[in-house]
Amino acid sequence: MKNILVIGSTGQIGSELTRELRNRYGNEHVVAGFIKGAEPKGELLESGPSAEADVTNAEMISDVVKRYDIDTIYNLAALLSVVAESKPRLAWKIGIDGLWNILEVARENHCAVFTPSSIGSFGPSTPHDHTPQDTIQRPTTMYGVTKVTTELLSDYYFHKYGVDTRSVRFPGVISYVTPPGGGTTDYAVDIYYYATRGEKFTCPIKEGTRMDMIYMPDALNASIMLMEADPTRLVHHNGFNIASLSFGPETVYQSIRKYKPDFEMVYDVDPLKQGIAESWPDIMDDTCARQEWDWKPTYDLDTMTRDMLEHLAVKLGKK
Ligand code: AKB
Repeated sequence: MKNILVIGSTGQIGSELTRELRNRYGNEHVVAGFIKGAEPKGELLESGPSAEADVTNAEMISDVVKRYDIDTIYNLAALLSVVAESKPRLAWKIGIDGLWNILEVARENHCAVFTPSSIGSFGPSTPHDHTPQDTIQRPTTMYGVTKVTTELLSDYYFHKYGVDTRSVRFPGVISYVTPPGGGTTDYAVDIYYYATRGEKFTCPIKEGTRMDMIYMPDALNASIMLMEADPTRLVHHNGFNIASLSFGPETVYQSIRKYKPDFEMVYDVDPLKQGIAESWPDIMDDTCARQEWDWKPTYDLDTMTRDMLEHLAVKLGKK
């Protein structure tokens, strides 16, 4: 990875991934790609190059790749699961037509490509407990349909054209920097904002509904470790299960109460989010990621909770 383009650099994962890549590879080697209306600001803008890079415009992506001599693309352009249900055509246009544009540019310019999949690529008929790496993938959401297609199209470009495509299946990503927008796992971020502000939290997901989650530093590390992995060790290329945390709302609530004993939570279940959550795994089996590229998370629930609450206290002026 000499010159890297991050597409979606102002989003939840993109904003922190761009900063981490700049720390590791040098500011001038990481281009923050953005779309109109979501331009980088502050440190993201000032610390390195940025360029408009809309995945729906193949020519624009090609120009940026040539201009900055890009050899690696992190493609983080996507709608999250709940939004994708209300805008299915747009979800397809960004997630799949956009991916096709990127893969073609990558083929022509010899770039490696990381395009994340998700726990959303699974569905109700998938085994939910220790979901295997290679198993049934029949999702019932448009988000899931785009994620399975992402894995298949990326694998196709690898086998057919030799494009070095790699990806993980992200759990719900938790961070205190840029909030997610429109996902099923968003409650696990929101709950920390409410706890920090000293407000009661109304949870849209039913007690006992477990989903895979991951803290941002581990998610970033996974994305970079996989792209740096020795290709001769990789049996799989796209859609690696990465497990880290797995919990339901009552468990994260109890973890927060260890630090904020007065924090209160009630339930008001959102049927759309609940239906999606129930169709996803309780916990994935990530043996292949551990064997093929040494994946290992570092945070457990309580160490994440402490870190989240400390940083949010500063961010929200509660310290
Ligand atoms: C969502 O909830 O849509 C995402 C995901 C798990 O892919 N956070």
